[in-house]
Amino acid sequence: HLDLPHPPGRRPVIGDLLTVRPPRPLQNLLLAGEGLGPIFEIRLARQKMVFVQDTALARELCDESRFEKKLPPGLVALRESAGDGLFTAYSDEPSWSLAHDLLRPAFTKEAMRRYHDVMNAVCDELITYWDAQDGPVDVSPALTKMTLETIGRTSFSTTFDSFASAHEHPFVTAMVQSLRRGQRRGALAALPGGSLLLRRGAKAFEQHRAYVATTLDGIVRSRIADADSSTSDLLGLMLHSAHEQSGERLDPVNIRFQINTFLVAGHETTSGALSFALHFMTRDPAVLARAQAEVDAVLGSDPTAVPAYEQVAKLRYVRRCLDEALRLWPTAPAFTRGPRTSTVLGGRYPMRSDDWATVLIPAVHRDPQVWGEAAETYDPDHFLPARVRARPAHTYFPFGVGERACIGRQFALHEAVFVLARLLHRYDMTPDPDYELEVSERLTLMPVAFRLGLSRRTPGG
Ligand code: MNH
Repeated sequence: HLDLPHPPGRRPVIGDLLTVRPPRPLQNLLLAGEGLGPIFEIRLARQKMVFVQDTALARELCDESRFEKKLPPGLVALRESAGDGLFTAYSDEPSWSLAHDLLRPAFTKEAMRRYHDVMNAVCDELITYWDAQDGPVDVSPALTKMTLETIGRTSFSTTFDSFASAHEHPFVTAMVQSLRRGQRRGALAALPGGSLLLRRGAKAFEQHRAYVATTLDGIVRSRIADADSSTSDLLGLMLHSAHEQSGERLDPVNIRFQINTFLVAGHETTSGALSFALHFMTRDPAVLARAQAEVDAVLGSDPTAVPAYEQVAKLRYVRRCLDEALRLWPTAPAFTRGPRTSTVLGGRYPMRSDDWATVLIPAVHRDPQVWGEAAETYDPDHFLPARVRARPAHTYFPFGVGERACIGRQFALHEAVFVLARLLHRYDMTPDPDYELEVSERLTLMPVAFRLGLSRRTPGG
């Protein structure tokens, strides 16, 4: 057993809690890890956590013959609300492979083609919402409305009427608070006096939990009541499909966990990615001009033109702008792996089968060994095809790796590139020159108070 480096300032009993304090644990962790080398640990009371932050060790953890997804305490805690839904299922849980196989057809190319018009209609609502606003718009909350509507309508034929109110939909608040409660419970359980702190807020949690349960039941009930509803969208597959070989189906409890999982995983990450992309693009006039020139070349000068399904794949530069935003700020910033059987990581660090290490994606994405001098600079040309080919595998993984990688990757990319194109075609965008990027950590990473001035643009002009 090797002692791993840890940040300075470790205290008795609480360990490194002050180092990774809320509300920005991930960003504090990234700062604390600087200079600690490829692998380090922190301790929260008796809980030890190991983090990997360089490319070589991360690449090893991506080797699926030796390692598999493990759930760190923060993800185990989410199981209170997300159960054995795809994201929080244990790797050896039979419900994972069943759901993975049954739900895959909802994420094929053909499926994206079916969602395209819905994505367009939701984007229309975003544009109407923004057109009606005076002065700069607060970008992230509006994009979050849009992505919630998109996942709700494409996958569950459910609308949250998100644009009817300026506020976050109460379902989102309730869902996020329920999930966070689980995480808080996990964190506080390890601390002296923790259970006392937890008793506070128990009543509010119960209300949130009940609200979420009622909403999920409503989604399932209205689908079952609708005789000619879709059997091929995500909810249709959950309710009606059986496994080709085994004939097995998802059970009703698992279906509720899956709906919860997809509603969460399917929206905040994408709106964060779009927000970071718009932040970086609008700060660099040359990047913005190139992206708008590409959109104009594909869509022409008709201001009402919108990208057709096939045209989205042609927006190569816009896609690189998005890829680069997800390099600097991967909105789901970590994944955890542990060995299938005892092994030695990096030829130096022994790991037993119940050990695990969390890959800090933003740190690996900025590894100067791979990205050089410009590692911290936003430059979409990092994703020029020749440069991508020249880079080793597993140096860029905003959607995770292997069989537990993001099932919604194509969904997110299609939606994000499509929406970016429509917004770039329609608006001249003016950032606040004094804005300094501030990143919040809720379930995912998101810019805070990022505002843009928007005015109608003459495409191709
Ligand atoms: Mn998504 C898993 C990032 C959009 C549904 N997602 C993951 C993982 C990452 C990730 C990283 C792997 C985590 C791990 O190994 O523990 N996801 C993203 C990002 C975006 C995103 C950065 C947008 C940008 N995800 C989406 C969308 C959906 C979705 C959209 C659904 C429509 N993601 C999932 C699900 C999983 C997942 C479900 C769990 C998959 C599994 O374990 O089988």
